[in-house]
Amino acid sequence: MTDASPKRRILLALTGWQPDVWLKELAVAAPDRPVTLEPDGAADPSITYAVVWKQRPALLAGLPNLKAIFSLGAGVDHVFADTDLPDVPIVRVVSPDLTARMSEYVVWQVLDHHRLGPRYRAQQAERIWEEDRFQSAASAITVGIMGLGELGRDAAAKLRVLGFEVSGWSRRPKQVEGVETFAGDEGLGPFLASADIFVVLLPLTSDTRHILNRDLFTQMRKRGPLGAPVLINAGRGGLQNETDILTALDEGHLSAVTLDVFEQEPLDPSSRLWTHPKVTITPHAAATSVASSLVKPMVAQMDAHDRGAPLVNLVDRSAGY
Ligand code: NDP
Ligand code: OXD
Repeated sequence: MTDASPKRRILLALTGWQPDVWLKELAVAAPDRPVTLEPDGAADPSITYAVVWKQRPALLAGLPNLKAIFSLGAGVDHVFADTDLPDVPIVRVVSPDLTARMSEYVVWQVLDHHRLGPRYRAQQAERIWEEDRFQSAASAITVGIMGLGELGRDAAAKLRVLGFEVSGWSRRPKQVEGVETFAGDEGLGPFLASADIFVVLLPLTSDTRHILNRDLFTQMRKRGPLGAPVLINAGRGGLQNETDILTALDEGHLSAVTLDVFEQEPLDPSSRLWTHPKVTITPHAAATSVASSLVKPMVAQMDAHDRGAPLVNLVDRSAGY
C-alpha cells in the first residue's frame, strides 16, 4: 500500500455479480475512496467499509479498521453465511427503487393468478377460446403477506389500491392501515386461514428456514374463489421445501405457485418445478439491486458515519435480519 491508498478504501466483495457497474458508480460517488476487489492481505489496514454480495467466507474477519459492512441486498442471509464475520455493524438495502420493483412483481403475480393468466396461456397454446364467466372481483380475494417489513408493507398498500383485501403476518405485532395483521407463532394459524393468495416476503433466518412446508400448506384455507390457495415466494429459497410444494400442488393443497427464489440457485435443470403446469418461475429477478440507485445513498452513509453520524438500516444480528 502506498500513500495514494489512505485508510479509507472500500472493499467490493461480490460472488456471482459482475463488479464493473458497481465500480463505475462507486468511482463517481466516492472519488476519494479507492475501491479494491481484494484486500492487500488478510489484515489490510486500509479498508474501512466493505460492500458485499455473498462475500468469500472469512474475507472480512481480520480487517482491523473495518467500520461497517454494506449488504448489496435487502436480505442479509448471504452475509451471515460467512461464519467468520467480524463484529461490526451491517447495513442492508432499504431503497425506494428496490421497494417499487418488488411491489411491481407482487402486483404482477397476484393479478396474473387472480386474472387466470396461467389458464389462458395454456388455452392459447391449444388455441382454445373459453372465457371464465365467473371471474371474481379483487375485493373477493384476500392476499396474505408473510413479512410486513419494508417490502411487505408497500406491496400491501399497492394491492389495497387495486381493491384486494390484505392480511399480513410478522414476528412482532404491527398495525398497518387497511391490513388485518397477525403476529408470531400464535398468529400463524389464524393468518393462514385468512387468505387466498400468500405472498412471502420474509427474510431467511434460523426461525424461518423451511417454514413453507407441508404442515403450513395444510393449514391454509381451502375455500374461497380460487379453490385452493396460491403461493408466491419472492423472499428466499431457503424458506421453502420444494418437495413439499410439488406434493401440495399434486394433492390440491395449493392451486398454483410462483417462485422467484430457490433452495439452490440457479434452479437445477432436472427440477420438476421447471415443467410443472402449476408453477411459474422467475430467476431471482423480483427486485434487482441497481447500482445507479443504491451506490449514492450508500456512500452518503459512509461519509456521514465518518463525520460521526449513526448508521441507518442496520441489521439486528440477534434476529438475523
Ligand atoms: P424487513 O426486515 O423490512 O422485513 C422483514 C419482515 O419479516 C418483518 O415484518 C419481520 O417481522 C418479518 N419476520 C422476520 N422473521 C419472522 C418470523 N420468524 N416470523 C414472522 N415474521 C417474521 O425486510 P424487507 O421487507 O426489506 O425484505 C424482506 C426479504 O425479501 C429480504 O430479507 C430478502 O430475503 C427478500 N428479498 C428478495 C428479493 C428478490 O429479488 N427476490 C429482493 C429483495 C429482498 P417484524 O416486522 O416483527 O420485524
Ligand atoms: C435482496 C435480493 O435481498 O436481491 O435484495 O435478493
